[in-house]
Amino acid sequence: MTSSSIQNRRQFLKTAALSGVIAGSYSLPVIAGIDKFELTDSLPDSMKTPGQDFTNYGQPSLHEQRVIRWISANPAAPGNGVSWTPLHDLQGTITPNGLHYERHHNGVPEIDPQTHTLLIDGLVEHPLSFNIANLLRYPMKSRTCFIECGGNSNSGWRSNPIQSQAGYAHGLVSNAEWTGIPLKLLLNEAGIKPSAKWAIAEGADGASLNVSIPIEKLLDDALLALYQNGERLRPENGYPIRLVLPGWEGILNVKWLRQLRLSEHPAMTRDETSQYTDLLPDGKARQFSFINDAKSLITSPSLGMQLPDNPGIYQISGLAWSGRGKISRVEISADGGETWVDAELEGPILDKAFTRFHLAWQWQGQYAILQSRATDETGYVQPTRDVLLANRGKHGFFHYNAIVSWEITEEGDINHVYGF
Ligand SMILES: Nc1nc2c(c(=O)[nH]1)N[C@H]1C(S)=C(S)[C@@H](COP(=O)(O)O)O[C@H]1N2
Ligand SMILES: [Mo]
Repeated sequence: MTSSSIQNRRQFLKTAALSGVIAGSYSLPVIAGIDKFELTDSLPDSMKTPGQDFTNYGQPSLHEQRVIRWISANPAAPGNGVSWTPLHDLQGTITPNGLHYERHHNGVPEIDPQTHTLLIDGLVEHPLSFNIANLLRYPMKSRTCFIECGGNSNSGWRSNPIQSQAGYAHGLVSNAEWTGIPLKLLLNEAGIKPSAKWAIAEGADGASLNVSIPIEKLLDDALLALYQNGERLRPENGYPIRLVLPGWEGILNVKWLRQLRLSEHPAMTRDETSQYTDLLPDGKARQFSFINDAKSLITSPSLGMQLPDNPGIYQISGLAWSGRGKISRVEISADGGETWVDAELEGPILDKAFTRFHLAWQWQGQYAILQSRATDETGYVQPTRDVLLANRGKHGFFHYNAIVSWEITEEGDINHVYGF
């Protein structure tokens, strides 16, 4: 992005008629695309024959087959990569299980729940081994929260804005209702020795992924999840058991969990030193960036969509989330950040979970730059890209949470641009 093109855009926004005009939240479209309809008494074909038979496990409509996770994996090692949640095609706040994003370091293991075990050992009074049948007898709790990969949105570090759909650039985050056993029940049963400060968690996959987690988080709100949106976990999301650490970055939510070894110090494993660390401007690397900072994203309208050529009222809608607690505010700008208006937050607003926001917008065919900015209950405000780069340098790779800007052209096309 050259400074002169930014200058041109600024000029354009200033002179564009009605830029930034935002109507009240409850405004309705004057004409929602239906110009005229014919009154008819003929029945639709679907009413003339019996419908399809029952199915044992339901699938999305045949007309929705394009709503998919988009896979980007290493061709030389196809089990190492990601698949992205199509956030731009979804509404509400719960991610359907078949569309929960995936991040595997070495593929999805096939695990038999009859033989899988979880070992809790190390600095405990009584090392314990559980099988799944034992675990299913414990009291369970449900909670809704997001899980976000530390690498989500990392294309934002590139010098040019990538032209990918919202979910295919920011969809390494999903939100589900997880049901399982509060981990503190099992840790207390094992008896934590006073010297234990960390637990090294290991998954039963071919990546033998292991990470170090502070004991306080495990005793706070960590869940040993067995269910995901009401059904048993999907294989790709950790079947038969995974750790869920609400608000803490994806890598710590160890899937296919087989061991928790309590220790005095972190293990400094490959997965927490070579990756998921942040190189700062002073040349030092920040490690253990556990918490996902507040973030928001307009999912509609967004890149890949087109505003129809009849001007009028359009609904802006998107998602906000924070690893520190509840979302307290989301503001929208239609003029690239010059002026802001509060969006309506759809309740109930849950702790460390997706919050859907809405705002009606009057688009009269003018050039605009749409942005959303989240604030969480701790007062943390989502930064602009300039501020993020000033604090974190230009060579980051993980933990990118800057404001996202969608450019709306006078033709109603939508592009990704970097904000001012
Ligand atoms: N055992 C194991 N756990 C794992 C991973 C893995 O490859 N193996 N990937 C981690 C990373 S980096 C992320 S972002 C999340 C992804 O969880 P999901 O695939 O259910 O979305 O799982 C974490 N847990
Ligand atoms: Mo991740």
